Amino acid sequence: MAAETFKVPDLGTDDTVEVIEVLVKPGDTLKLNDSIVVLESDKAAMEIPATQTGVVKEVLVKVGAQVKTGTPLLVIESASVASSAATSAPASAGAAAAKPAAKVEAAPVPAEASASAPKASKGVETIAIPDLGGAADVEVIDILVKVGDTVKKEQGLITLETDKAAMEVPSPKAGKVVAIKIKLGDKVAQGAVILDMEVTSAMAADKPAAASAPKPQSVVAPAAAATFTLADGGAPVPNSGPTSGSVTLAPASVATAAAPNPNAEIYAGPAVRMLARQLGVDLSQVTGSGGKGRIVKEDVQAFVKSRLQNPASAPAATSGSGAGLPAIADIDFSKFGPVEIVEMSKLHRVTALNMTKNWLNVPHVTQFDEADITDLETFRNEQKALADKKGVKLTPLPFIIKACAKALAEHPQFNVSLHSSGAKLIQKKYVNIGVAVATPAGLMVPVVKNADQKSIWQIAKELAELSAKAKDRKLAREDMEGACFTISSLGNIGGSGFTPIVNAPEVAIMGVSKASIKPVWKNNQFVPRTMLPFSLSYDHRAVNGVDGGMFCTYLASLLGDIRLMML
Ligand code: CAO
Repeated sequence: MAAETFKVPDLGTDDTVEVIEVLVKPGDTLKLNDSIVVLESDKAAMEIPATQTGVVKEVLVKVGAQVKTGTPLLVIESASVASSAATSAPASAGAAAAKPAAKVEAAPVPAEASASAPKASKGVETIAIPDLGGAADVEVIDILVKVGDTVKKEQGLITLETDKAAMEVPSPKAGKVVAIKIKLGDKVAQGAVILDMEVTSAMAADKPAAASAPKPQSVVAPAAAATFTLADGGAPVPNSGPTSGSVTLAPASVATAAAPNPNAEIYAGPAVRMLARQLGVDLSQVTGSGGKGRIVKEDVQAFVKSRLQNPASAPAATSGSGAGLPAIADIDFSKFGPVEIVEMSKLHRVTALNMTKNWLNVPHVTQFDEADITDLETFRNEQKALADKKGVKLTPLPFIIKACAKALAEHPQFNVSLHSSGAKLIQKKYVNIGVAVATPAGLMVPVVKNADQKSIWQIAKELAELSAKAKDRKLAREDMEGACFTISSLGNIGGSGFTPIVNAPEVAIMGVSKASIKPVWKNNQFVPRTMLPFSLSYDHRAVNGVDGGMFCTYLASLLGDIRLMML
């Protein structure tokens, strides 16, 4: 047995990175691929796996240490040397990193990619998933760009996630995105086409030889930001050097990227994510104590401890159970007839989790009312010709959005969020209205910003654009942020009332049902009026019943006489 120094493998950069977790201690027996430390740059976090077996004699770094390629990490009494890459890394791998041409190459096009890849037109290149070290069925959890975006070289295009790591795939080129060929939730492997890019000429000119001779369906693999690839099972493994011939991925990025992704705010390394999964902890509920709010293992452990000590206050850890509630048992339905197991989309799972959280956390009250929209409908129908001319579909919904914006301005107690301390309210001075949009993939809630300041035409136009984007899964994170209040409309479907679930941290939501002509007692006789049934669910911690009633009455009066909206 010989003592050997285990060093930081090639990071593909000369920059220093921070040690954010040390996962071993003296005396530990290391197996191949055991994680040793977690390193973090300003772009990503990555685990460094053991490339040899042995017993840890000494740990040479502490949390917070700044390290770079070649920095000694451990002294190991080595049992067997599985790879000399790590111990000899600096010279050979450093040379690899210094060769940018080796980082970009034409990736082989698998049959399915060839079939689906459109013929690249002049100046348009197809960007594909690079070598994932053999990993297949890796899930796309985030799409970070949209058609029309101008992308810089190395800018993240998508985020992939395996059981062990999340990673951004950086762009190998600068250019403009002309088509996205991938969807959230897709399971991908090397060669799958991500997007088509109109590469800026400067970048096109410096294409390396291997990539610059595109065959009809040539694919450009993203450049390596560091020489880590995904091994089977997804653990980042240092490359053995320039001879590997594989294009490598950016290091595992914690999901900090912008997009409609529930994990977007979660800042945690793969080891922490794995621990959370093992313990059934929803990381979105854990407060990070590390730098920049990063969640460390101790935070997960403290979270579990606090939940065990205070089970009554524990929110659901999953969409199906938690909060001290008895779980609903899985049943073998195949005993009763044929069944099929269908994977829920990520969006569906997120929606389910949010619904559970909101249902369990918010003490709901739902008030029902009706608005007489006879005059509104007459007016709306009179505008049809103008609407057609403007190319805008004028449904009752833009009027309802405008009325809600006015009602929120007049009843500011509905335009608040509760602070987690339970002792403060956050009063909002802006009026943004979210609208639930059903899409084949699940429910999305784009937001009409500053609806109080917009005309009904503007709102109608924006609503059409947002709902089209939602249905095409093109909504950006900004399109779904910042709602003060939500409207869920089933008006085109039917029903006479329902109890929508408050979209916390908002405190109220309106449910719109289908308008119909009803006999209404007016001036000592029944007259036919178009009545719109609606409901208002509110958080009874923030809003009392009287206010709920007054809000509904006010809303009904605005919809009954839209001139009031101008006052
Ligand atoms: N009463 C009667 N008719 C109504 C109505 C109402 N409350 N609301 C809409 N309609 C009519 C419209 O006028 C339109 O009829 P015409 O084509 O004859 O003009 C028709 O229903 C279809 O409207 P629409 O659905 O295209 O447009 P919208 O502005 O009402 O709604 C949007 C837009 C994006 C909200 C909708 O397309 C959608 O996705 N609805 C589903 C909402 C949903 O899933 N809610 C979640 C419920 S549970 O959380």
